[in-house]
Amino acid sequence: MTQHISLTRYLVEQQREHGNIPSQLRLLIEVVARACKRIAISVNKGALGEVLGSAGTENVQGEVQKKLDVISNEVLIEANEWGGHLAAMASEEMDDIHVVPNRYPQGEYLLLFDPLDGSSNIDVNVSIGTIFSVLTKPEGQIGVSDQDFLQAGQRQAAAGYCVYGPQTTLVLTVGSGVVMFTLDREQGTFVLTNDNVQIPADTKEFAVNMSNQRHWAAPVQRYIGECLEGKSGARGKDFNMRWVGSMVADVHRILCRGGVFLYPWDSREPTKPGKLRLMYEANPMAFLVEQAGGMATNGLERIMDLQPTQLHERVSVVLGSRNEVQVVTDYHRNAS
Ligand code: P6P
Repeated sequence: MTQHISLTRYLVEQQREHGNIPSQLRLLIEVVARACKRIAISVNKGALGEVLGSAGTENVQGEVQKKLDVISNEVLIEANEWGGHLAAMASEEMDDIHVVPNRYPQGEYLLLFDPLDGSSNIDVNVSIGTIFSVLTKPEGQIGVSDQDFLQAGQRQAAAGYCVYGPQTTLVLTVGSGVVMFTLDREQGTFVLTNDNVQIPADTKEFAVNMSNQRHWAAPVQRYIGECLEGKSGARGKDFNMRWVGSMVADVHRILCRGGVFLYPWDSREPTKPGKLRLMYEANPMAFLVEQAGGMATNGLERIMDLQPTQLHERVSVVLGSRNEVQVVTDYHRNAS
């Protein structure tokens, strides 16, 4: 059991030993962690806090916003705009970027987030989470614009999520592996509970929404079909399936015990490359998965190599145990 090390102590010691967490980045991570604690309090209240149900508005994706989507977004904006560590923020719940107001100093970082991923699970008490990605504002820039956010995932300075489940767990990478902190509610602090997250290279567990099967492209049909054939089929082993419907929960399980997660392109909306968003879902999760020894592609290419063209663009996602992701990617390459 890792000795009780707080998030702050971990960040200070990482900076002392590796010099990879400058003070502005440490402040950013601590502020986001505090915001996640506030979100967890609202999430945990549920019906008692009158925070369930629809907000009666739509987001840029055209999706009905839940009250907790809006609350979580406001918590993250308010927590981060005064500290002097950020130039601007972008969110799944906002059409445009939020530039730090002139009354506050601007910093060098750009923060992107899905404030509450898995919204469809909020009202039925299933795990949901906050996903965040940190980029550095291009140097020599006066002001900040959408274009400054359009950086490939490999340029992330940090990424993480907080899953609001049986435990409230913060999972983080700054490019030197993946660590997990569990919220000690009595002290109100995140305590280090896994200091070296590693995804097993092989797995017998896949995560996909099977109801979309008839809409998938041939390589995904082949891959999942072979998983379902089990021991007597081409793969020679039986597979298990899990699908929570919250990316944070499915990815957390994969970081903890391995697995492969797929949200591929499908013919329901053929002009869209996928459902999940590149900048604040796929990229941060890809960074975490790769840092934990896994792999993340869009079926053909490494997700963190993709050059974004729009803030809210979508992408196909295949991520998790690297040997299994490689099988899916090989099937796509063979098909193309
Ligand atoms: P479906 C949640 O809305 C989300 O963006 C991800 O968290 C999750 O993996 C996916 O959509 C679930 O999509 O089509 O299965 O409801």
